[in-house]
Amino acid sequence: MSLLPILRFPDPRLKKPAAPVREIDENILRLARDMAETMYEAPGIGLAAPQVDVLHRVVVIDVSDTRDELLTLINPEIVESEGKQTGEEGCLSVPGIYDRVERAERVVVRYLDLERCRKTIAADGLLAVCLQHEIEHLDGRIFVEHLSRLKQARIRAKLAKQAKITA
Ligand code: K2U
Ligand code: ZN
Repeated sequence: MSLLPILRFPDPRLKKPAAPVREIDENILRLARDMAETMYEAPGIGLAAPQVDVLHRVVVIDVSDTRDELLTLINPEIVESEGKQTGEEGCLSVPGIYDRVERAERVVVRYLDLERCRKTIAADGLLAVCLQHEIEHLDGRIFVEHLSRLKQARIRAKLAKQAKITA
């Protein structure tokens, strides 16, 4: 298994939409394993393939406190959503930035698991937030796009300054 480099906002590659997985072959299985290892090491509770510069619709999530309930979703799609919730979010591609985002309270997501079985999950709370956050990544969107233009400009400036310091 390998740790994968995570792209950082405002890298333009994060804005590219990912393509559906046509065949769950060894490459996809390896990608999912490496994404999970990368997520746990970050640490994060979710990771989408575009964040590691791979334009396939693959997401890994683990919102458990014990960090041993890995969900791997191939071609996930939200088929139902209801209610509203607002909570603070962060993103492994936007390090050090946290802000409040409004999401659906409950979602129903259809996806394929690694055994190529069609699955449906109904989620609320943090899992619902994470599913929406990760599926947005698959569509080339990042949570900062929910914020004002002014906040996005300030985030770009802050991350550009950080990049200069660490260069
Ligand atoms: O996509 C990502 O960058 C992973 C996010 C997922 C996430 C963001 C906001 C709310 C829920 C999930 C990272 O896991 S952000 C880091 C983090 C770590 C622990 C708890 C919450 C957020
Ligand atoms: Zn993210």
